[in-house]
Amino acid sequence: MKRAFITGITGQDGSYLAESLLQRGYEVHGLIRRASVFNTDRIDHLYQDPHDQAVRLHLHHGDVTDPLALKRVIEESDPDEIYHLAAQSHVRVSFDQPLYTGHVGAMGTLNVLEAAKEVERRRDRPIRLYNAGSSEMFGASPPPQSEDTPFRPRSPYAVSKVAAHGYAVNYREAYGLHVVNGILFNHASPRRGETFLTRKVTRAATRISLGLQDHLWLGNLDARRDWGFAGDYVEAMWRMLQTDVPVDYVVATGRSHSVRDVVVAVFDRLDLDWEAHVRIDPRYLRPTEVAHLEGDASRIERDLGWKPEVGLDDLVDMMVEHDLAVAERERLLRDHGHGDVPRGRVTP
Ligand code: NAP
Ligand code: G4F
Repeated sequence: MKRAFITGITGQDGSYLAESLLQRGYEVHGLIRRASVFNTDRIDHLYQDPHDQAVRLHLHHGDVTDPLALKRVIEESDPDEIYHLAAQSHVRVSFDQPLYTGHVGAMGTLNVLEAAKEVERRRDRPIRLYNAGSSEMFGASPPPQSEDTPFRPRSPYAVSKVAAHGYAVNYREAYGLHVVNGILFNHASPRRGETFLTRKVTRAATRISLGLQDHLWLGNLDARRDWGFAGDYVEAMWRMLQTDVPVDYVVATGRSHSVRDVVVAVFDRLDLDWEAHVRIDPRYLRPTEVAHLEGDASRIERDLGWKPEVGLDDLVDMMVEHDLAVAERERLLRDHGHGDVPRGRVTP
């Protein structure tokens, strides 16, 4: 049985990845942060009683900024594959917390690489490591962006990802560590964090359609992104680690849409006039925006046969359907006197 270790297992991608690795028969170890409330919503359906002998999902407390604990849990997990997904992954927030974002994104990645190198050296069995890179690294470079496009990062988050990418390449060249960098373009799902654009829109529009709120406050409607489905993208991560020679890949759909296009698509699904409900709030603008990301994923299609299965239309359908059910539950609770979800939670 192969063993995998996932940092960021409680996040959107971590949850889909854990699901697919368990389905493939892996034993899965995940790093989780201690929190004062449960933070495992996205993987609760995968949770197994640790007293059960057949348990294949193990969760370990730790943090990528804590190198000692990190190395210990990687040593104990004894993985064949590490998927390093942990990050402060919100671009707008990275302008508010640049040092923290850099600490987790860049130094955290260095800690993971260093731990993997040391553990591999001691046990004399190779480790394969996936590093979660981002299309944000391309920043101001015009589309289409491929593996050969220069990085011109436009946010503290993107700079931290460029540093992490550089560390990963260096550990591959200097120590022969089997590291691959996935350069993933935006991907979403019903499990997407509610402060990212796609989910923010589907949560708000479905609530508006049920009379639970009136407005949705957004920033720049003109930016263009290449949006895919997270389930497809974790399949790409796994395929990248199955080859004997480590190669970095762009993962994208090859099609971009504006933020406005997404808003229109979601509101249309619900027969709502978006212009009657959407307002602009400058707090959601970024000091430096990335205007247009559209990936050229021909290398991964050619080498690994990976292609996205879900396009933006199906993604929007999937997310609207999910969030309509969430909003219906919220309305039911409200109608039975249990109060409503605080507005700040759904329109952050
Ligand atoms: P996400 O939903 O924000 O999840 C981030 C995960 O990292 C969460 O599990 C979070 O734990 C964990 N984490 C944050 N700081 C940590 C720390 N200091 N130590 C340990 N764990 C920590 O992000 P995602 O969308 O799944 O993305 C996964 C990775 O891919 C990230 O590195 C992101 O930057 C990158 N990426 C994402 C996209 C995209 O469109 N989704 C595209 C390109 C690259 P908590 O649950 O405790 O907060
Ligand atoms: O959903 P977003 O916050 O995603 P962004 O900034 O593109 O970053 C995501 O994708 C990256 C891959 O390219 C990841 F590396 C990163 O971790 C993250 O997952 O914003 C998408 C677009 C931006 O242009 C933003 O300015 O939507 C625009 N936008 C307009 N109004 C908004 C809003 N974004 C957010 N989050 N909230 C708004 O109100």
